[in-house]
Amino acid sequence: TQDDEYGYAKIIEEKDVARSGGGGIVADEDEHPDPGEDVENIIGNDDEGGVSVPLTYRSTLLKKWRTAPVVKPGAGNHGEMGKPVKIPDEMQELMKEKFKENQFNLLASDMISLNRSLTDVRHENCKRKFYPPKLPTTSIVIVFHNEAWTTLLRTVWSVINRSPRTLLKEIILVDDASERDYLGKKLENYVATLPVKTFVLRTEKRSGLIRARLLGAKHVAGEVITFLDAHCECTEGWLEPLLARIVQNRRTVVCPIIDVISDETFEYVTASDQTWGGFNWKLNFRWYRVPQREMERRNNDRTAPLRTPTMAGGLFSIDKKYFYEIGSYDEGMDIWGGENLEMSFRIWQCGGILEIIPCSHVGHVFRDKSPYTFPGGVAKIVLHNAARVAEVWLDEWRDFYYAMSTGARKASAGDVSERKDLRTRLKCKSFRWYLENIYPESLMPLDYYYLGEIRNSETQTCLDTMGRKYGEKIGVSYCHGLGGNQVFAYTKRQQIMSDDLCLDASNANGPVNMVRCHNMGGNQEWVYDSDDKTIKHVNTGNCLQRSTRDDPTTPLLKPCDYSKGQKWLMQTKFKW
Ligand code: LR7
Ligand code: MN
Repeated sequence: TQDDEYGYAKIIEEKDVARSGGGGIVADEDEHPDPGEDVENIIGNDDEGGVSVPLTYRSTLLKKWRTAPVVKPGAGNHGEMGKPVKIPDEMQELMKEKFKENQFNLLASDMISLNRSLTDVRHENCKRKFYPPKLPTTSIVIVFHNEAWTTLLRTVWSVINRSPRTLLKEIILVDDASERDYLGKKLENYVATLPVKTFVLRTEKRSGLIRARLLGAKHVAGEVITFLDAHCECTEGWLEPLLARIVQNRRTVVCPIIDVISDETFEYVTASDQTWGGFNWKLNFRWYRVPQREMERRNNDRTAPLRTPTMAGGLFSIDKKYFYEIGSYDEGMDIWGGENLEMSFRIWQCGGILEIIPCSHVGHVFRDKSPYTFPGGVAKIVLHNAARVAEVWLDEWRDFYYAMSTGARKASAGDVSERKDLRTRLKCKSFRWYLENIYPESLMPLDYYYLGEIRNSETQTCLDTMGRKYGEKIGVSYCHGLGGNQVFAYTKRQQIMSDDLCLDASNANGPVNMVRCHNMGGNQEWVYDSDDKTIKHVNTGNCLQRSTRDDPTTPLLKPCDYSKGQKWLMQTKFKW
């Protein structure tokens, strides 16, 4: 069922090419680390000037699809073909100094041409696809606050150089109250000389990226809105597959594969086509490996659109009318964060489709910290936005979010009545529907018996992750009742889980470790008997037991004897 409301051709023709696999590139796959795995999520200020936000950067360990064609490096050709820039020793000090301005290597960026060349990173089969000759036009909306000149204009030039002119209506730059002179009149004069209509809008006061995007969207003359961050580089053929997909179904919101432009060297590094967007209990966006079932749905065609549970947020195209029909953005969100999950849940729950289009690649400078201020405090803002997402879209699963921290429970969501009305008006489906149908692999379990602390009857201490990581032992400590490291879900799949970690034992005598949940039972299966209060490990038949005096923070796995030290209570509520 394709609703071709543009009246354009709907069939994307394809030359007679083998649709499976993709030849030699498949071999690289298994070595890819899960990009979500080594990413820490921190909220808090940092004394080096940058602000730590929940990180969403991608691992730069990812391999390239194809090796770059050989170019002869000439003097001044820094970074051509997406190559890394090497800063000479005598400039290292200056480089470090300039890094602080934008939290990326500004010196390197300034050495690279605004028109730099990139390799064609697409999968071979993508180059053989044909798109309808008549596609809708798009306006590009780029919001920025204190962006560097070269990254901003390299974004603009990459759009101009790599988009068919007939499809490119205009480029709209939205300045969100920047404080840098060059972004004033100088920028306006510069964009007036560009070969594609480009203009600058300005928010009167700092309004954050969400409201800045709403301002940009209002001025869009094209049929499709394409949002980009202000430090991107579009690659060959990036635009057509996005627009063609919207023609097939205007309720499809499409994202390119977001490649990595190194914040250190500005090297262009291709990201995996096997990751999609998810989120954890803290409502941080995370990349995860695409599950087998989605690969099968796509007939293992790696160039076919990939349905993703969530999007990163910065780079996507959406039919302009549909953008407004579906509720644009939540104007109650400030500065940064949350809007990507809000829009993702809204699209899926309210009848849309969210996809990553693997034939479209756009690079983005991923950085470790935000370079700009968060007026009122980063935690306050990020938690406010997340609370709005939880309140409007998560139904009872919002408890998982609130369980994770006192800060989350204290933050105010403000008035969300308008967004709730929108949800009702659009007759959106429940979060249960989303978990069942769109994201069964979610870290938020579909069915669970209990969410809260797990207390030992004898010692009155509680299971505690102790903030430890994958593969480490589970602990016990004084029950503080504040959630966080002492919150566990006992799921219908008989897992005892905390966010992405599950209690796991591979040996009858312990230890009991926290291992990434695999949802396949095995060593992660536990039976809680609510009558005799035991937690029995299914594979070994042994029971979870209190810690002893020699090691008071480590619970044991021992033959079941129904003593008090093997009784655990799953019945208390958090203090909130
Ligand atoms: O107050 C602000 N006003 C702004 O105009 C704060 C930011 N901005 C601009 C900023 O200059 C930039 O152009 O907004 C854009 C995004 O801000 P970044 O680049 O500091 O954010 P990010 O790349 O870390 O953030 C990702 O998550 C954000 C959540 O609110 C947005 O959705 C970003 O668009 C998003 N970026 C991407 O999806 C690119 C891939 C990163 C990932 C994963
Ligand atoms: Mn960004």
